[in-house]
Amino acid sequence: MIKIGILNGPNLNRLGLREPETYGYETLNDLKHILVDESHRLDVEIDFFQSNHEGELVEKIHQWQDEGFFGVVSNPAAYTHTSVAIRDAYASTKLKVVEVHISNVYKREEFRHTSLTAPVSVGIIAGLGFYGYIAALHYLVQADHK
Ligand code: CA2
Repeated sequence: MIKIGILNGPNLNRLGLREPETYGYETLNDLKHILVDESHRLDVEIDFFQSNHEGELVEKIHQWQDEGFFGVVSNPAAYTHTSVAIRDAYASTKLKVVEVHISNVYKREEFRHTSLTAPVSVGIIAGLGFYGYIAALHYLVQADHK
């Protein structure tokens, strides 16, 4: 069975508690349940991980590579726009990365328009809410069969 990591960066543990106009009313735990259900339908193993710490995100990426994961649905949150370390971590692996943003970052502040991690990703989905994670998971499962 293929293994896919789901990576969520800083403050995403606060989903549903504030800024519902940008991020919706659902919580990170709701997202986890949605993706676990979908993983059963798709017959794929997922590892759901959230951290507010850059180094922990880097170490999880290394761990997924070492454990033979195929790919990552990756929302590095604010680290998208700042983290050379997360970009280098992905570049040091063979993981297929699909970057997901809940909000449409291109409708927002200019500093959200730059992603340091996009160049090490296969593709990017932004603005589709939690559906973006489901679409990314589907993409990675079919990509494994190619
Ligand atoms: O749209 C996305 O998914 C983002 O990656 C979310 C990040 C933001 O820095 C990126 O530019 C776009 C922020 C996540 C913060 O989550 C919150 C959740 C509840 C209340 C406040 C922030």
